[in-house]
Amino acid sequence: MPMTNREIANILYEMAMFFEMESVAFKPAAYERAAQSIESLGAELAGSYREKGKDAFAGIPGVGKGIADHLEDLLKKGDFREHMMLVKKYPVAVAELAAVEGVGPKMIKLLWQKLKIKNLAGLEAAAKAGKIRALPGLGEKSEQKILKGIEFLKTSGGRKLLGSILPEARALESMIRSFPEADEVMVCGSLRRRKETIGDIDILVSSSKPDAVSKRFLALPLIAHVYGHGPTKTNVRLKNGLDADLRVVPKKSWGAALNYFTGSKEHNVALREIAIKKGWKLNEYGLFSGARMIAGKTEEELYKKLGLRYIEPELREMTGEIPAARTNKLPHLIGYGAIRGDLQVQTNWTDGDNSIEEMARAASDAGLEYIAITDHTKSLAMTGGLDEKKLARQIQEIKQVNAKLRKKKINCIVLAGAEVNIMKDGSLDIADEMLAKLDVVGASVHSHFRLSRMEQTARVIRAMENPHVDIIFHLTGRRINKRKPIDVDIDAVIAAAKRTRTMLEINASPERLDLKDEYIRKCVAAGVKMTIDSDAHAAGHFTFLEYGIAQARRGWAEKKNVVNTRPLKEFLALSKKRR
Ligand code: DGT
Ligand code: CA
Ligand code: CA
Ligand code: ZN
Repeated sequence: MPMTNREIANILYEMAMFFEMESVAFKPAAYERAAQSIESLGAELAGSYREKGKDAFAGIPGVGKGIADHLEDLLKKGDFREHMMLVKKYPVAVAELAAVEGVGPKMIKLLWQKLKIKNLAGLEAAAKAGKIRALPGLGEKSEQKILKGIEFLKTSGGRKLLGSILPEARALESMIRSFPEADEVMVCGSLRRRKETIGDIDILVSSSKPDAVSKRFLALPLIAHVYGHGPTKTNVRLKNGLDADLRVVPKKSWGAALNYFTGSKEHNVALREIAIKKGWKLNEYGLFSGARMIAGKTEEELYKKLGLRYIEPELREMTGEIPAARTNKLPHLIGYGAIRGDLQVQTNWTDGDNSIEEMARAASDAGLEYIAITDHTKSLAMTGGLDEKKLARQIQEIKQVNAKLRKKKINCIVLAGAEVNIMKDGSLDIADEMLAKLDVVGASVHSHFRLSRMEQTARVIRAMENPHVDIIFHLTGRRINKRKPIDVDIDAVIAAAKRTRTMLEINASPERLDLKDEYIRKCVAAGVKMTIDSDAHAAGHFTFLEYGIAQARRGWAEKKNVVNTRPLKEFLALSKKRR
């Protein structure tokens, strides 16, 4: 069975960690870059390799001759020599351990060599027994931090990021769609509601031959383990470590089943109560008056019969959608194709993979009309952040790139911007005179994550008061399952955004999704403008925008709340210095 892009990327990430454990220079970054490129590829590498052989690897950013050889071995034999040797040397669950905040490759090596720690359970036991503090360079504080990190991982409950699961669920969906006995096929559950993290994949199929569908499903090569199966219900574990539930229903129940398995559970319960009040019964087979089915072939029909407007899946969380549907007050949600520009894009001037021109071409291919180049600034030294001089040079290059794109009739305009660092006291690390020359200024917190709520709030508000700051990028700095958000008084920040006319970003990067849905809804209510940005660090990352839009929809946002749904001219008219 050929490996999936996900599996290949995981091995390359593991190699990057191994090389860091071995203190090899450059290779960690190289392998990480290759892994990132492969996980954001549109097509499965196994398929293109079958067609084109090694040519399939040409042009994948970060894949040179050495890694290309490894890719071939992975696809042909499932592994490669260098990887096997390192696995033998470090028989350790590297990714599992590295998921703990504060645990990096060097520490993993130390933990293995000194304490023979192989996995999370081993780490937790050692930390609880006070063995970590005895290691060279570590102390009681690091031990406490590790325990906290493990606790944090546990409370996230092994839920996976929407952005890592949705592509796989879609692949699964299209495999099932190809079964001759499958009629309609849809991914339901939290995935259809586009929740930011996913517990398991729920797939619904309508068919008059449920047995045949279940049988074909069980024969799919990506299934690792079968928990149980009957004619209409199948529960499995996939090879990627995720559980999937398959349900097969008759065509006439499609809408009712779709509604039931989309959830949320709380939303379902409320619908059922409405049915009961009307003297009816609602379940996954339909809406019934006595024994007679009165609705359930489509979801639309079901909501209508219950006296409600159709409720989009992203809203089905029991946060007021039902009364709004009854009184025709549901928002007209921003559409998945509504974004025209992307205001946070990194390039190889700092920690991105691609040049300004490459990013512009990729953006144009993704249907975007404009992008702002927002490389990190100087106080973020590890990314090679730009100082005033380099920013000035970048403005010149952007002019040249725009001229070239125009000549080649590529319709994507590149704006000059920056992701300026907010310092501990709320000042910025780039001089105002320079900021004045940029088209778009985003400011963000990348350090001092643990200030008190009062200090953190004052810090962010001070940055918003700078007349050049148009947008606050990824306000809370959280990384889902990895890093907690900074502690800010969200209502105070939103009020200040309104007063200073600063926009707040919905960062679409799968592990950020920052603002979260609840905060987006507060912005909508307060009339604070938002942007949805990919935070792209590679040409393939514009696909992230979809997750940002999903998050915006979960936050009840309409097109008018999101500024980069507008054509460039209108957007620019909203930037602070032009008003
Ligand atoms: P997850 O998997 O934790 O991300 O969240 P969901 O929402 O996908 O939950 P899951 O997989 O347990 O169930 C899928 C849907 O099936 C859920 O959204 C609603 C429906 N469902 C499951 N159990 C119940 C239940 O006990 N009562 C009702 N009314 N609906 C249920
Ligand atoms: Ca689920
Ligand atoms: Ca489920
Ligand atoms: Zn950032």
